[in-house]
Amino acid sequence: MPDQIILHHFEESPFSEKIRVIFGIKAIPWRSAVISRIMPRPDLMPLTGGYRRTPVMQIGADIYCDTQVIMRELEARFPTPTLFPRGNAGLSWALAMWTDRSFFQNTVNLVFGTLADRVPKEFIEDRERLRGAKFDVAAMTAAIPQMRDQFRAHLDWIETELSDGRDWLAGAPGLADVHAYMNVWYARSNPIGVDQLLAEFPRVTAWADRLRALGHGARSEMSSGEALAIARDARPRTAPADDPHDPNGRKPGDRVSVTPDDYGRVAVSGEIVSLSARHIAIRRHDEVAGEVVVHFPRAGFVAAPA
Ligand SMILES: N[C@@H](CCC(=O)N[C@@H](CS)C(=O)NCC(=O)O)C(=O)O
Repeated sequence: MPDQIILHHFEESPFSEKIRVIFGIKAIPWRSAVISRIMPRPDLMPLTGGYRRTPVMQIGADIYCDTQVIMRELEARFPTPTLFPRGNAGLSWALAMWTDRSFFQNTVNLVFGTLADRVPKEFIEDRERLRGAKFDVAAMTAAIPQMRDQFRAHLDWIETELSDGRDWLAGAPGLADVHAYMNVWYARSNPIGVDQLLAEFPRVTAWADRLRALGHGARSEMSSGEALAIARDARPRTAPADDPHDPNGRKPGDRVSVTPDDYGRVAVSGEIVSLSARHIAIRRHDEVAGEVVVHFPRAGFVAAPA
């Protein structure tokens, strides 16, 4: 069944939780391919061409890297209920630059600084390779007082938004909620005593409980080997599309490499199939997976001639 929505993810992954919550909001049936929390991921790399962040969504031989393009594809395929119940779509997308960067780094530091010597050595080594820098748990532990201050400041913004008694940030559960929820979920799902910080914010706590109650849609498991076989037996379905406004004159057929601009900076190379201000989709051929089209967002990614 080439149209199955397959999510390559792991349970503890906060970015994956965003997508799982969207499955819940939209009541989407999906296949869960659980991957290891650390590399190697031998069944996934043939699909992504080396992109190693989590989650990745697969629909047949189309591979979606990064939650931005995953969310767009889900909204396009399952428009009801919308992720933008009161409009404000541009602002909702832009919120990710708050939640996925400064708020996320703050929460990562708080989580790992508090877990400290409970963080496995293999995980630290893996995340050092991911970042190309030391994953310095001792420094994170030393920074906990500042991280608590920062985390509190972020929570205060959410509490402020909810202060008129609304249940959701934008009328009904939507993308703004999903973004803002990620780090609250992440902090709460680790034994780091975050309830003390949340005690000051009863509206955030009740709102996070409401989001949790939405569930994760209809999930059924699949191995990543099965997912790889589905890609191998499918053909990519992405239609070619030009972008007359591309500021660098890029066009379908050009060879490019696409690389995250923050961490996990592995370049994935291929031939452009379709592009816009929102996405770039490139065709690659893999010995195991066959022909795949890999989709990336533009914000936060560097596209360069390959
Ligand atoms: N911008 C990416 C960020 C994804 C991300 O950083 N995910 C974390 C896990 S929640 C990650 O990739 N960790 C390293 C790994 O899984 O290899 C997105 O929106 O999908």
